[in-house]
Amino acid sequence: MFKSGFVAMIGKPNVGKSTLLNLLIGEKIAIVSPKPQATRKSVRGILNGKDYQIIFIDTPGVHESEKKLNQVMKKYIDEALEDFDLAVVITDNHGEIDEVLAEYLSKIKEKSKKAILIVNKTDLMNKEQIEQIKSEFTSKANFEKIIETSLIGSPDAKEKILEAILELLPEGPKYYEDDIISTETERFIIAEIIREKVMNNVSKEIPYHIAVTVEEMKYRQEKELYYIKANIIVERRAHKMIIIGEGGKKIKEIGKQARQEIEAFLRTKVYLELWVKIKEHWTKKEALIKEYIDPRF
Ligand SMILES: Nc1nc2c(ncn2[C@@H]2O[C@H](COP(=O)(O)OP(=O)(O)OP(=O)(O)O)[C@@H](O)[C@H]2O)c(=O)[nH]1
Ligand SMILES: [Mg+2]
Repeated sequence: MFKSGFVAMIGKPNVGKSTLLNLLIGEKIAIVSPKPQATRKSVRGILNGKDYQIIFIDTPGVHESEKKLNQVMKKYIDEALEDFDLAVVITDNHGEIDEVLAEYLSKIKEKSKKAILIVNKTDLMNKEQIEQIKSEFTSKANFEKIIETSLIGSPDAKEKILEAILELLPEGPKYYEDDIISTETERFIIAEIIREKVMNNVSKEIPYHIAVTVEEMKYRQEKELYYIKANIIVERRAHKMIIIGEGGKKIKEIGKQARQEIEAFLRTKVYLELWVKIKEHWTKKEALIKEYIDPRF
């Protein structure tokens, strides 16, 4: 019997959804950050086995907020929960269920879909906390399976989670060719790598006000490298100055980290040119959100 299906990964910001996606796929396709709200749009990863194909949908973690960007991020979760076969709900040591998550848990229930609960970051918790979180979740939803683990600390995390998913996955067809691990474009993943490096190199607030666009991407045969030109979009001059840093030090470091990771991703040498552009209040303007995040929304 061939099993397949779409697995929606749901959870509050920063719980480890993208960490789990990368772990399951075995390649980094989604960005990961110690700062919450790293993921802005859904990222799909495809895992092929001898008798299965799983399409994972990593979704953004959202807070309750009226901000426009947050509303767009919510649309991705709605979309993921529109049509799916199995839900993987993830929590970390901050286990309270807020209004937004409660809404998604009831949606899973409404659709009568099966769900797995992953209590992640057990390395940061004692037994009592783990039990407390489990009872919080089981009081609000039905879970076929509950897995306590540390995605970055337990060597058997991947195997345990995959086994649970496969057991609950329905019989189904192969949706994608075997050699595809993600439906995201190279340009998107490259822009995300750059955004991750900015996010992890600047302080608190700025990451939520930036976007990255890849303007040019050309293979230069004579130099045997990819020339990539990207813009880091910020809302204010002050943010631009911080990202550039004293004497350009910060942007140089961001560029170096991003280039190394893009080289590993493309498996070729890369020349990366970064520009910081100011677009005032872009996170509040629908047309600009469409341009930088997704034209569909
Ligand atoms: N201590 C600890 N940290 C972890 C564990 N798993 C993931 N993390 C860290 O938690 C942070 C958030 O991980 P992400 O995978 O980006 O979380 P996310 O749920 O995708 O977050 P959003 O995209 O913001 O919704 C990162 O710094 C991870 O390295 C774990 O088992 N233990
Ligand atoms: Mg994420």
